[in-house]
Amino acid sequence: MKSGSVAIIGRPNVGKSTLLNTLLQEKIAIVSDKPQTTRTRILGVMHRPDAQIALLDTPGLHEPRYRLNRRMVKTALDTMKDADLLYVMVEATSQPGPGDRLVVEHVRKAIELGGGPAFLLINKVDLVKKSRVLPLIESYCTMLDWTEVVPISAKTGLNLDRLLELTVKLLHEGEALFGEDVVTDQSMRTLAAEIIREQILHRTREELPYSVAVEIDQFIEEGKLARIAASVLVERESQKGIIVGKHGARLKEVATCARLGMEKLFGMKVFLEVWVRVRVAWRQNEQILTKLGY
Ligand SMILES: Nc1nc2c(ncn2[C@@H]2O[C@H](COP(=O)(O)OP(=O)(O)OP(=O)(O)O)[C@@H](O)[C@H]2O)c(=O)[nH]1
Ligand SMILES: [Mg+2]
Repeated sequence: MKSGSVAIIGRPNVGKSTLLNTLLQEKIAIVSDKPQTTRTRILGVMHRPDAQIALLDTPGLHEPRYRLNRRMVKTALDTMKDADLLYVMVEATSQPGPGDRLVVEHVRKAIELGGGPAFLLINKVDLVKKSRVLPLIESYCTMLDWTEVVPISAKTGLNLDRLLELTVKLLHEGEALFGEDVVTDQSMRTLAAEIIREQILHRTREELPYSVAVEIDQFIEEGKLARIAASVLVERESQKGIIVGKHGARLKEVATCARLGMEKLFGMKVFLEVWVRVRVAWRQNEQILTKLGY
């Protein structure tokens, strides 16, 4: 049996978490159209008859401005170092920009230091004409000697069979690293917090999505019922107002959708309470960042 780890890296918003979820056929990582959605490393284990693949979703690589972002970038770079193979993801919808070049430079450094081989994944090909993909491939191939280049759609699943075939071929024979029933390393608490954050990301814009974190204050399982209390942290009073909404409407909607998501994922009834709290400059506060698991 083949086994190994694959780090999924790239700039924010290229579709890394979508790929993780599609490959696992399970919603493990939250997804949004806002950059910097993923803040931690997320493990998803694929169990195949011929191989066990540990997929590692990572925060998007970018130039960090806050302590939170520095931690995110460090997490992605550390994950790269340990992986047997890198999936370096870019988008078919745009020409290589400064963000993509930054990613390629990180990959180059990782390979120089003995890091694993790198596949270039050109994602979102469902959005462009076929004729636009070839020049992109040529452009990225002048930057680095990729082991494989695979155009994919993480959303529709296009070409993922081919990607997995190439991946299994490259992994080494070895012992299974995880038990058959292990799918992820995300605890129910973490999943619950992320489901709430995802609902907020879908309903906010500009600076707000970056200024939100969710902390689980209470998680009690009573048979087939989970009693969950969560705090949404924001940085300013005005942000609190936006999340709560007129007569509490937005917060209510967030809580209802999050509860339904949790009930589906956990297969149990959920009683959810959500509060919004102001924590000035939490993104710069090492203690809070550690407590949040970032
Ligand atoms: N059309 C299309 N959209 C996609 C595809 N893959 C991802 N998306 C969309 O792109 C956006 C970003 O997807 P994510 O999976 O959150 O991207 P990410 O790389 O994990 O982003 P960060 O966590 O912020 O680094 C979402 O709106 C997805 O629905 C794809 O193959 N096709
Ligand atoms: Mg992500």
